[in-house]
Amino acid sequence: MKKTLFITGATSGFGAATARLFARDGWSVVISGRRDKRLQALRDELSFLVPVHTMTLDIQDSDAVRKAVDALPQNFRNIHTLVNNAGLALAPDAMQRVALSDLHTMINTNITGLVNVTHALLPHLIRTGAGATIINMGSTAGEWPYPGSHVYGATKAFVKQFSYNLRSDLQGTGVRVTDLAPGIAETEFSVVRNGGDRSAAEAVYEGTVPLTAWDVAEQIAHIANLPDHININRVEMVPVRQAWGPYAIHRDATQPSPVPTQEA
Ligand code: NDP
Ligand code: 8X3
Repeated sequence: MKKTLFITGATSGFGAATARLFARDGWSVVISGRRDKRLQALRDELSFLVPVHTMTLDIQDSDAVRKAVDALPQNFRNIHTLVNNAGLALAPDAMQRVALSDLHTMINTNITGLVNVTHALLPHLIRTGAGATIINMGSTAGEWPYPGSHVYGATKAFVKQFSYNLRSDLQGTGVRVTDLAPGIAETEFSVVRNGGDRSAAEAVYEGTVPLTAWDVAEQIAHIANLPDHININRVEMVPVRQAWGPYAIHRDATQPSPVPTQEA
């Protein structure tokens, strides 16, 4: 029987690549995002291969998510894999200099939106049972701090812990949960993060070899197609050219730090 993929954030980047890869492999696909034109174009492209259902919605809106899931056509209800991929970073500057509204948007999308979609789809996944898979899109930013990551990285730390906790709740149902945490990958992510400034976005990838959306899609397909008895808890995947830096040490000769006093 054909399996069904439900993926959020299918209008670009990882989501669009994953929808294409799964469709090529014969899966029915439910694709969602806010930009309807892009969704319809992807549907037109893929519906020659497999059944495609589109859901134009903002995952921050729990009522819209619930209604769209309730209205899933019968032949798309047998969901095998949910990929909670939709998400974004904004405000790439120090926390003290960014707009509060951008921070709320990241929380409302990357945390609340992901919870909205998961809660609405859990009954379907539990009904599917053995082999059903939830892949939550985390990030290296959820594990490793860096300047300007503030709320974004914290939302991805939520994704990691939520994935682990959900696994505990789903014990015995056969439903698998993975936190997939990529490092730097070239998509529209940096255009969004830099408020539409394409040259700032290009500078992020200049002179290096980032992951591609296809690399991430292949990892998603690998996890979803594993035998039913295997659960991958977390995958952190980075380009070879990305590794950790040392602790940052603040040095300022004009303002020496006070020498700690020794307590007797
Ligand atoms: P893109 O910007 O290319 O894609 C983001 C997708 O999320 C779009 O399809 C967008 O669709 C959708 N989206 C954003 N906000 C909402 C919303 N409120 N409701 C519904 N859909 C929404 O970025 P990526 O493909 O790179 O990012 C996908 C995921 O991977 C994100 O969660 C991101 O945090 C994560 N990630 C990205 C990395 C990278 O370096 N690129 C690395 C690690 C993780 P639309 O605008 O049409 O709604
Ligand atoms: C996106 C990867 O390095 O911009 O989650 O935080 S990074």
